[in-house]
Amino acid sequence: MIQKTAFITGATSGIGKATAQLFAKNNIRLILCGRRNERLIQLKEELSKLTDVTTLQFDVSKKEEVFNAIESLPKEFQKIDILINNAGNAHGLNSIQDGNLDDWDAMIDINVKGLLYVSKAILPKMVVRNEGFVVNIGSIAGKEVYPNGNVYCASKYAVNALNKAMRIDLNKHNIRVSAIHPGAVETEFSEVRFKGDTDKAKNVYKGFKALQAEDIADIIYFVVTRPYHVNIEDLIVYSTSQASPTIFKKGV
Ligand code: NDP
Ligand code: 8X3
Repeated sequence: MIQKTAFITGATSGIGKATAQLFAKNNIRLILCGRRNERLIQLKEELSKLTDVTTLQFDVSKKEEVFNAIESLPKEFQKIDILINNAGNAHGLNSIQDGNLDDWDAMIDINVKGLLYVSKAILPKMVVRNEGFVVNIGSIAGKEVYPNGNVYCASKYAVNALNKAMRIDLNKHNIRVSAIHPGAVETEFSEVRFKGDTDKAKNVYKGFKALQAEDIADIIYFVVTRPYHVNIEDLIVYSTSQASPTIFKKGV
């Protein structure tokens, strides 16, 4: 079988990292991206035992960095078969009148514009080849608005819209486009949302079995390994204990 190459944003942690590890075990070549270079180096060292790996350190919200990094890819990594648009985070959880402007900028710049910049740098070559696969990591926050989720929800509603837009515009180019929308996944997500307050972050996942990054990686791998004529367009994934963004079965 011809080896595929996957480009994963946000590969230094959580869902992106677990996806990279699972792809490597399944012989998918990897372009691993993130801002924290020491983590990229460490992951490359680990996964190079299983597959070909290269890394790109850039901030998805900085358009020049995005285009320069992707243009700098070594020749053997320039044919990208699978793009996993995963980089993103929530910043803050305040009611709208108390929102922090820097948090708002970060969420719009990273979750929305970052996803667009990376896609713009990669899609034209998929179009020329008339093949390719994009998996956008949305969120249940992009399906339902919850209290204090405001701008994070808006950014993920945008991801949901862009997923549909990509699917429509790229349809004539034979490119598959999928979105996966997880509920609570126990990663560094809440640490970032609560700006390093680990007690507050841990509390989010207390009293129930949250989804793990590996659960979402499994689903991503399933989605990208269907026969080419099959496209799973949109998937919502909750842990058994979660029924909506705000309804959880906690305790025994
Ligand atoms: P993590 O915080 O564990 O991982 C986030 C990843 O995004 C890191 O690798 C981080 O890398 C990268 N990232 C963040 N900002 C930037 C940036 N400006 N430029 C480049 N990379 C960036 O969280 P998750 O794994 O949980 O999150 C992955 C995706 O899943 C996100 O889009 C998130 O919104 C979504 N999601 C998460 C859920 C959850 O409950 N955890 C539920 C639903 C969706 P680095 O810091 O090295 O740049
Ligand atoms: C992450 C899940 O519910 O914290 O997107 O928004 S939630």
